[in-house]
Amino acid sequence: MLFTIGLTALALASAAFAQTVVVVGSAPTSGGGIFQYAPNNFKATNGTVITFRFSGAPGNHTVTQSTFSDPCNPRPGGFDSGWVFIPASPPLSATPEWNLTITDDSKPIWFYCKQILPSFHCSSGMIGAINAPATGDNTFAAFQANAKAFKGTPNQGEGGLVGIGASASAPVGPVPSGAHLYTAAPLPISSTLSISSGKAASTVTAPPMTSLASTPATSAPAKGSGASALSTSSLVAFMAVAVGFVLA
Ligand SMILES: *[C@@H]1O[C@H](CO)[C@@H](O)[C@H](O)[C@H]1NC(C)=O
Ligand SMILES: *[C@@H]1O[C@H](CO)[C@@H](O)[C@H](O)[C@H]1NC(C)=O
Ligand SMILES: *[C@@H]1O[C@H](CO)[C@@H](O)[C@H](O)[C@H]1NC(C)=O
Ligand SMILES: [Cu+2]
Repeated sequence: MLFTIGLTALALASAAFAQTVVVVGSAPTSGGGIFQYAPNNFKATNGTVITFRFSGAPGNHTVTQSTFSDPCNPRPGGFDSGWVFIPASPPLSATPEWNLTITDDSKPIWFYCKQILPSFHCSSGMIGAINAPATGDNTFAAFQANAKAFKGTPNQGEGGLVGIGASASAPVGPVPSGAHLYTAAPLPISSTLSISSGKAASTVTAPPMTSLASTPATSAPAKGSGASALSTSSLVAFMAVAVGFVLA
Protein backbone atom coordinates (compact mmCIF):
# COMPACT_ATOMS: atom_id res chain seq x y z
CA MET A 1 0.00 0.00 0.00
CA LEU A 2 2.64 2.46 1.11
CA PHE A 3 4.81 1.13 -1.68
CA THR A 4 2.05 1.84 -4.21
CA ILE A 5 1.58 5.37 -2.91
CA GLY A 6 5.31 5.90 -3.13
CA LEU A 7 5.41 4.70 -6.71
CA THR A 8 2.47 6.90 -7.64
CA ALA A 9 4.17 9.91 -6.11
CA LEU A 10 7.33 9.08 -8.00
CA ALA A 11 5.39 8.75 -11.28
CA LEU A 12 3.67 12.09 -10.68
CA ALA A 13 6.95 13.74 -9.81
CA SER A 14 8.72 12.48 -12.91
CA ALA A 15 5.75 13.48 -15.08
CA ALA A 16 5.84 16.95 -13.57
CA PHE A 17 9.52 17.38 -14.36
CA ALA A 18 9.59 16.04 -17.92
CA GLN A 19 10.78 18.89 -20.09
CA THR A 20 11.49 19.47 -23.77
CA VAL A 21 13.30 22.56 -24.97
CA VAL A 22 12.39 24.08 -28.35
CA VAL A 23 14.53 26.87 -29.76
CA VAL A 24 12.46 29.57 -31.47
CA GLY A 25 14.23 31.35 -34.31
CA SER A 26 17.67 30.72 -35.66
CA ALA A 27 19.51 27.86 -34.10
CA PRO A 28 23.15 27.94 -35.14
CA THR A 29 23.53 24.19 -35.15
CA SER A 30 20.34 23.20 -36.92
CA GLY A 31 20.55 25.09 -40.23
CA GLY A 32 17.48 26.09 -42.16
CA GLY A 33 17.51 29.84 -41.57
CA ILE A 34 15.82 31.97 -38.96
CA PHE A 35 12.19 30.89 -39.62
CA GLN A 36 12.19 27.69 -37.66
CA TYR A 37 11.59 25.86 -34.42
CA ALA A 38 14.16 23.30 -33.35
CA PRO A 39 13.07 20.60 -32.88
CA ASN A 40 9.88 21.01 -34.91
CA ASN A 41 8.41 17.51 -34.76
CA PHE A 42 8.45 15.57 -31.52
CA LYS A 43 6.46 13.50 -29.04
CA ALA A 44 5.45 14.68 -25.57
CA THR A 45 3.30 12.93 -23.00
CA ASN A 46 0.74 14.45 -20.64
CA GLY A 47 2.40 16.71 -18.10
CA THR A 48 5.49 17.34 -20.19
CA VAL A 49 6.52 20.98 -20.17
CA ILE A 50 7.64 22.31 -23.53
CA THR A 51 9.94 25.25 -22.90
CA PHE A 52 10.08 27.49 -25.95
CA ARG A 53 13.28 29.54 -25.82
CA PHE A 54 13.12 32.71 -27.90
CA SER A 55 16.85 32.85 -28.51
CA GLY A 56 16.91 33.52 -32.25
CA ALA A 57 18.41 36.99 -32.73
CA PRO A 58 17.12 38.95 -34.46
CA GLY A 59 13.66 37.49 -34.02
CA ASN A 60 10.03 38.49 -33.66
CA HIS A 61 8.19 35.20 -33.45
CA THR A 62 5.15 33.56 -31.90
CA VAL A 63 4.13 30.06 -30.90
CA THR A 64 0.52 29.88 -32.03
CA GLN A 65 -1.77 26.85 -32.17
CA SER A 66 -3.34 26.02 -35.53
CA THR A 67 -4.88 22.97 -37.15
CA PHE A 68 -3.58 20.43 -39.63
CA SER A 69 -5.84 21.66 -42.41
CA ASP A 70 -5.43 25.39 -41.72
CA PRO A 71 -1.79 25.54 -40.64
CA CYS A 72 -1.22 29.30 -40.78
CA ASN A 73 -4.29 30.60 -38.96
CA PRO A 74 -4.93 30.57 -35.22
CA ARG A 75 -7.16 27.79 -33.97
CA PRO A 76 -10.16 29.19 -32.08
CA GLY A 77 -9.58 28.35 -28.43
CA GLY A 78 -5.92 27.68 -29.18
CA PHE A 79 -2.78 28.73 -27.34
CA ASP A 80 -0.67 31.71 -28.35
CA SER A 81 2.55 33.09 -26.91
CA GLY A 82 2.19 36.51 -28.52
CA TRP A 83 5.08 38.04 -30.48
CA VAL A 84 8.46 38.07 -28.82
CA PHE A 85 10.91 40.55 -30.29
CA ILE A 86 14.62 39.81 -29.83
CA PRO A 87 17.07 42.42 -31.14
CA ALA A 88 20.02 41.46 -33.33
CA SER A 89 22.28 42.99 -30.70
CA PRO A 90 23.37 43.53 -28.04
CA PRO A 91 22.83 40.11 -26.45
CA LEU A 92 20.00 40.08 -23.90
CA SER A 93 20.65 39.59 -20.21
CA ALA A 94 18.21 36.66 -20.22
CA THR A 95 16.34 34.56 -22.79
CA PRO A 96 12.55 34.93 -22.86
CA GLU A 97 10.83 31.56 -22.46
CA TRP A 98 7.35 30.18 -22.64
CA ASN A 99 6.32 27.00 -20.85
CA LEU A 100 3.55 25.01 -22.47
CA THR A 101 2.30 21.94 -20.62
CA ILE A 102 0.83 19.03 -22.56
CA THR A 103 -2.68 18.22 -21.32
CA ASP A 104 -3.78 15.77 -24.01
CA ASP A 105 -1.22 13.64 -25.76
CA SER A 106 -3.85 11.57 -27.57
CA LYS A 107 -4.19 14.02 -30.46
CA PRO A 108 -1.61 15.91 -32.52
CA ILE A 109 -0.92 19.52 -31.55
CA TRP A 110 -0.04 21.77 -34.50
CA PHE A 111 1.56 25.18 -34.14
CA TYR A 112 3.13 27.90 -36.25
CA CYS A 113 4.59 31.41 -36.13
CA LYS A 114 1.96 33.97 -37.09
CA GLN A 115 4.50 36.75 -37.79
CA ILE A 116 4.00 38.25 -41.26
CA LEU A 117 6.99 40.64 -41.21
CA PRO A 118 9.11 40.83 -43.29
CA SER A 119 7.47 37.82 -44.95
CA PHE A 120 5.06 35.15 -43.75
CA HIS A 121 7.01 32.95 -41.38
CA CYS A 122 4.47 30.11 -41.51
CA SER A 123 4.61 29.58 -45.24
CA SER A 124 8.40 29.91 -44.97
CA GLY A 125 8.24 26.77 -42.88
CA MET A 126 8.06 28.08 -39.32
CA ILE A 127 5.73 25.39 -38.04
CA GLY A 128 5.84 22.59 -35.53
CA ALA A 129 3.98 19.48 -34.48
CA ILE A 130 3.70 17.63 -31.19
CA ASN A 131 2.55 14.00 -31.32
CA ALA A 132 1.94 14.02 -35.07
CA PRO A 133 1.39 10.55 -36.49
CA ALA A 134 4.47 9.12 -38.21
CA THR A 135 2.41 7.56 -40.98
CA GLY A 136 -0.89 8.17 -42.77
CA ASP A 137 -2.37 11.42 -44.03
CA ASN A 138 -1.67 13.76 -41.10
CA THR A 139 2.09 13.55 -40.84
CA PHE A 140 4.40 16.44 -40.05
CA ALA A 141 5.56 16.41 -43.69
CA ALA A 142 1.96 16.80 -44.88
CA PHE A 143 1.41 19.64 -42.39
CA GLN A 144 4.55 21.34 -43.66
CA ALA A 145 3.34 20.96 -47.25
CA ASN A 146 -0.01 22.54 -46.22
CA ALA A 147 1.85 25.47 -44.67
CA LYS A 148 4.06 26.05 -47.68
CA ALA A 149 0.99 25.98 -49.94
CA PHE A 150 -0.90 28.42 -47.69
CA LYS A 151 -2.56 31.26 -49.57
CA GLY A 152 -3.73 34.44 -47.91
CA THR A 153 -2.54 36.34 -44.88
CA PRO A 154 -2.23 34.61 -41.52
CA ASN A 155 -4.85 36.00 -39.13
CA GLN A 156 -3.17 38.20 -36.54
CA GLY A 157 -5.74 37.76 -33.77
CA GLU A 158 -4.52 36.57 -30.40
CA GLY A 159 -5.15 33.18 -28.86
CA GLY A 160 -4.86 32.46 -25.15
CA LEU A 161 -2.56 30.86 -22.66
CA VAL A 162 -4.96 27.94 -22.43
CA GLY A 163 -5.03 25.97 -25.64
CA ILE A 164 -6.46 22.69 -26.85
CA GLY A 165 -4.32 19.79 -25.67
CA ALA A 166 -1.67 22.10 -24.23
CA SER A 167 -1.71 25.16 -22.00
CA ALA A 168 0.59 27.68 -20.41
CA SER A 169 0.02 29.14 -16.98
CA ALA A 170 2.12 32.25 -17.42
CA PRO A 171 3.01 34.61 -20.25
CA VAL A 172 6.46 34.69 -21.86
CA GLY A 173 9.13 35.67 -19.40
CA PRO A 174 11.46 37.17 -18.55
CA VAL A 175 11.29 40.13 -20.95
CA PRO A 176 14.66 41.80 -20.38
CA SER A 177 15.59 45.26 -21.57
CA GLY A 178 15.83 45.26 -25.37
CA ALA A 179 13.19 42.52 -25.84
CA HIS A 180 9.46 43.15 -26.22
CA LEU A 181 6.36 41.03 -25.85
CA TYR A 182 3.50 42.12 -28.11
CA THR A 183 -0.06 40.91 -28.01
CA ALA A 184 -2.99 41.70 -30.29
CA ALA A 185 -6.74 41.85 -30.04
CA PRO A 186 -8.25 38.52 -28.99
CA LEU A 187 -9.67 36.19 -31.58
CA PRO A 188 -13.47 36.33 -31.77
CA ILE A 189 -14.98 34.54 -28.79
CA SER A 190 -15.76 31.03 -29.86
CA SER A 191 -15.75 29.20 -26.56
CA THR A 192 -15.59 29.98 -22.88
CA LEU A 193 -11.86 29.33 -22.95
CA SER A 194 -11.43 32.46 -25.03
CA ILE A 195 -11.44 34.62 -21.92
CA SER A 196 -7.84 33.49 -21.56
CA SER A 197 -6.83 35.82 -24.36
CA GLY A 198 -5.40 38.46 -22.06
CA LYS A 199 -1.71 38.82 -21.45
CA ALA A 200 0.21 40.73 -18.83
CA ALA A 201 -0.09 44.37 -19.74
CA SER A 202 3.20 45.37 -18.18
CA THR A 203 5.34 43.86 -20.91
CA VAL A 204 3.27 45.23 -23.79
CA THR A 205 4.96 48.03 -25.66
CA ALA A 206 3.06 48.19 -28.94
CA PRO A 207 0.65 51.07 -29.49
CA PRO A 208 -2.93 50.35 -28.39
CA MET A 209 -5.43 48.95 -30.85
CA THR A 210 -7.94 51.47 -32.07
CA SER A 211 -10.78 48.96 -31.99
CA LEU A 212 -10.11 46.27 -29.44
CA ALA A 213 -13.52 44.67 -29.27
CA SER A 214 -14.37 44.27 -32.91
CA THR A 215 -11.50 42.77 -34.85
CA PRO A 216 -13.15 40.30 -37.21
CA ALA A 217 -11.33 37.12 -38.16
CA THR A 218 -10.76 38.39 -41.66
CA SER A 219 -9.54 41.87 -40.80
CA ALA A 220 -6.19 43.31 -41.76
CA PRO A 221 -3.30 42.36 -39.48
CA ALA A 222 -3.62 43.80 -36.02
CA LYS A 223 -0.48 45.74 -35.33
CA GLY A 224 -0.64 46.76 -31.75
CA SER A 225 -1.91 45.45 -28.50
CA GLY A 226 -5.22 45.69 -26.78
CA ALA A 227 -4.01 44.04 -23.63
CA SER A 228 -3.75 47.30 -21.75
CA ALA A 229 -7.46 47.83 -22.31
CA LEU A 230 -8.33 44.60 -20.51
CA SER A 231 -9.77 45.25 -17.12
CA THR A 232 -7.90 44.06 -14.09
CA SER A 233 -10.87 41.97 -13.10
CA SER A 234 -10.88 40.04 -16.36
CA LEU A 235 -7.15 39.46 -16.01
CA VAL A 236 -7.66 38.23 -12.46
CA ALA A 237 -10.54 36.04 -13.60
CA PHE A 238 -8.35 34.67 -16.31
CA MET A 239 -5.46 33.97 -13.95
CA ALA A 240 -7.87 32.16 -11.66
CA VAL A 241 -9.02 30.00 -14.56
CA ALA A 242 -5.46 29.34 -15.64
CA VAL A 243 -4.31 28.42 -12.15
CA GLY A 244 -7.39 26.27 -11.63
CA PHE A 245 -6.68 24.56 -14.90
CA VAL A 246 -3.13 23.73 -13.92
CA LEU A 247 -4.15 22.49 -10.49
CA ALA A 248 -6.98 20.37 -11.87
C1 LIG B 1 -3.64 12.35 -21.55
O1 LIG B 1 -4.75 13.13 -21.12
C2 LIG B 1 -5.87 13.08 -22.00
C3 LIG B 1 -6.89 14.08 -21.51
O2 LIG B 1 -7.23 13.82 -20.17
C4 LIG B 1 -6.41 11.66 -22.08
O3 LIG B 1 -7.49 11.59 -23.00
C5 LIG B 1 -5.29 10.75 -22.55
O4 LIG B 1 -5.73 9.41 -22.54
C6 LIG B 1 -4.07 10.90 -21.63
N1 LIG B 1 -3.01 10.08 -22.18
C7 LIG B 1 -2.50 9.02 -21.53
C8 LIG B 1 -1.38 8.30 -22.22
O5 LIG B 1 -2.93 8.65 -20.46
C1 LIG C 1 9.52 27.81 -17.21
O1 LIG C 1 9.83 26.67 -16.46
C2 LIG C 1 11.16 26.72 -15.91
C3 LIG C 1 11.44 25.36 -15.30
O2 LIG C 1 10.47 25.06 -14.35
C4 LIG C 1 11.22 27.86 -14.91
O3 LIG C 1 12.52 27.96 -14.37
C5 LIG C 1 10.87 29.16 -15.63
O4 LIG C 1 10.81 30.23 -14.70
C6 LIG C 1 9.55 29.05 -16.33
N1 LIG C 1 9.38 30.26 -17.13
C7 LIG C 1 8.22 30.89 -17.25
C8 LIG C 1 8.20 32.12 -18.07
O5 LIG C 1 7.18 30.50 -16.74
C1 LIG D 1 7.14 42.62 -33.79
O1 LIG D 1 6.00 42.13 -34.44
C2 LIG D 1 4.80 42.80 -34.11
C3 LIG D 1 3.66 42.09 -34.81
O2 LIG D 1 3.86 42.04 -36.17
C4 LIG D 1 4.90 44.25 -34.54
O3 LIG D 1 3.72 44.94 -34.14
C5 LIG D 1 6.10 44.88 -33.87
O4 LIG D 1 6.25 46.19 -34.37
C6 LIG D 1 7.35 44.09 -34.17
N1 LIG D 1 8.43 44.65 -33.38
C7 LIG D 1 9.58 45.06 -33.91
C8 LIG D 1 10.54 45.73 -32.99
O5 LIG D 1 9.83 44.87 -35.09
CU1 LIG E 1 8.52 33.60 -36.77
